[in-house]
Amino acid sequence: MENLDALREELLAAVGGADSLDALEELRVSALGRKGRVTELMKGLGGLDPDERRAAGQALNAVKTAVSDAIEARHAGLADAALDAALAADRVDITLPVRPEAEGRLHPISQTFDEIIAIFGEMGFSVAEGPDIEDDFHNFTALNIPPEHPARQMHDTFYLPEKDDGERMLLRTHTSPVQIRAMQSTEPPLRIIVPGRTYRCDSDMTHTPMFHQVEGLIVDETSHMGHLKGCLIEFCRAYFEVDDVPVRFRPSYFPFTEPSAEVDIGCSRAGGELKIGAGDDWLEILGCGMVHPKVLAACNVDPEKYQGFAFGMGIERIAMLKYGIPDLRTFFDADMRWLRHYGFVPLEVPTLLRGLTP
Ligand code: 2NM
Repeated sequence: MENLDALREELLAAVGGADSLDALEELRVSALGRKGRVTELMKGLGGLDPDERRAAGQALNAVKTAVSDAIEARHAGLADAALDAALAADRVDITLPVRPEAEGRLHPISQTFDEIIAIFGEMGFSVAEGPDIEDDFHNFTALNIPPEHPARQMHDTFYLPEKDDGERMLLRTHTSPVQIRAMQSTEPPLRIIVPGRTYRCDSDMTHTPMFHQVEGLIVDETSHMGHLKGCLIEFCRAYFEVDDVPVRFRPSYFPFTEPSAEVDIGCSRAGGELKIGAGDDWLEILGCGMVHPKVLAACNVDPEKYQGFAFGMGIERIAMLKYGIPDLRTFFDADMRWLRHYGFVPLEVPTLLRGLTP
């Protein structure tokens, strides 16, 4: 039998000297693998007489265990070192500025949604969403829009082909069906805003068949017209970033609110340039009102117990006013030069704390 002490010292030294996981594995195979040196010696035990075999077997097993333990320990050390090296090599300094070649821009519609959500979010509204394809009940009937109402006519509403049961689904003409669904599914108090796409069969200089809206809804036991006014005046000041922007409520009509109003903000058009704020002119920017008792009842909300207000605005319009975009149709051209000019840097997220816009 070979000198086992010498073999053990040689193998342990080799383990200590293995400087990579690959080298260590190679060493393990050459010592303990199927044809490794220790394994071959084990096979040789069969030719010894029983006493010799027991002693040599024990000694050989001790060598095997020592080498195997040493390999395991070395393996752990090398793996730790490899991980440390990989982490060090992959380290990223997250305080570095964004690389100058990052050129993507947020569309003004997305930016405007984000700004409006930030403002109403601060007031305690949460965001609700719903399907673009709606049924007649949620888009019209529940909103107190009777079958003869002009908004229901074929030329305003996109209808889908009739289903087997005769029902015709439609593309929502406003985001209000989402408020209907919220009232149906949630016990008041309710405080939501609903950003989303809306569709009307209308296309000219100032209308596109798909456009965007944000609507809002509060339902509780006490909210009244005064709260509605305070909420929307606050919104106008925050959105247009003009502290003293004049705001005016004009009586109006919607089937789903009573009373109803339209909201104008002050502006001047001196010298052909539109300026929001003081001036002797007015711009219409949103519609609003106290939710009609029939609308509450249609959603199984008790109008004797609950009341609330709602409002709605067109996003393209208020984006054009704030950002001086002269032509509605350009929103939908997907023109990269336009987006580079009117778009927003994605990392500059609108918040009320640091100002909505860069
Ligand atoms: C507007 C104007 C006034 C409105 C009403 C409702 C609902 F579902 F609560 F009845 N949602 N949105 C509303 C009210 C929308 O947009 C110009």
